Amino acid sequence: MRLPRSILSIQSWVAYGHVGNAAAVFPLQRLGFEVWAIHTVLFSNHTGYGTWRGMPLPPEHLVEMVEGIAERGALAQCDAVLSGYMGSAGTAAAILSALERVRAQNPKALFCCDPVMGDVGRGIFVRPEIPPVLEAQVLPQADLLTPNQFELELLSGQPVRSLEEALGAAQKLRARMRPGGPRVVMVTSLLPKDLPPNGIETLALGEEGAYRVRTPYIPLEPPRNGTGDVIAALFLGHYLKTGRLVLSLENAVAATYRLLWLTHQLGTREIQLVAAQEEYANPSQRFPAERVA
Ligand code: PXL
Repeated sequence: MRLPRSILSIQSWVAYGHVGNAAAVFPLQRLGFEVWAIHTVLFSNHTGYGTWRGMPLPPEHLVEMVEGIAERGALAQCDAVLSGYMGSAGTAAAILSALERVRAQNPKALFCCDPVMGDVGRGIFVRPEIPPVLEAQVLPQADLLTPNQFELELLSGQPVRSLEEALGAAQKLRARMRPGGPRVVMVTSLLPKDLPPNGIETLALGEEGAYRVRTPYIPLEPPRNGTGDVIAALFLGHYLKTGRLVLSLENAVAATYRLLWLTHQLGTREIQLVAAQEEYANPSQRFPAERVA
């Protein structure tokens, strides 16, 4: 039996509910990965409730956690680094330094960046220093990038009103990702105005071409925090397992759809991350990808 692969995931932690590492770690473990979770904040709950308790951890803490893992001689076994919401420019710098240390030990390690900045309807919800740092420093290191429609517009600097515009903007981003890497982009939560509103699109592109998957739109109000963290983690996990863009897209989309379906059925404010566990490896419903370019 082959040793499990390992993913270094640097994200928020919440005690109650599921965002950040509290959303990404379990699905990845359920897919068979070892997850080395470094927490950027320790909060009682996600910020969608309006109030929370706890604290951000200083960037030096992140650096120290990586140092400790390096002292175990483990960084050469790290297959990927996963990042999400960044509280400050200091967090971004610490993530980039962790990535540099991992790549020095394993040049094949992939970096999956979820460029969390905001959402359609909500606007930007990160500190103003974050978008320029993501664009100038993080994007050029990324192998996998998972923006939503809003983040795609922000990073590409162009409006995304149609599937075609989404494709053009995502292709533009590909060109700015790490040279020599697979340069894979998955765009989530696409609601292009040129398509009927009863469905939601996910688009993925890489060397293999561009593909879209359409699933029914599940009317969850407010949109459930942590959903983007889960789909990014699943996409990375399936990509590491298979190396195949289309399969990774289909698996990540199907599992996330089932997770939201279950959440809607049970009517909870938090995503049903644990109850949906069977869906991560073997989704009970599938949606075929269609080639678009
Ligand atoms: O899902 C991104 C995220 C990350 N970290 C914290 C959050 C959220 C979303 O609500 O509150 C602390």
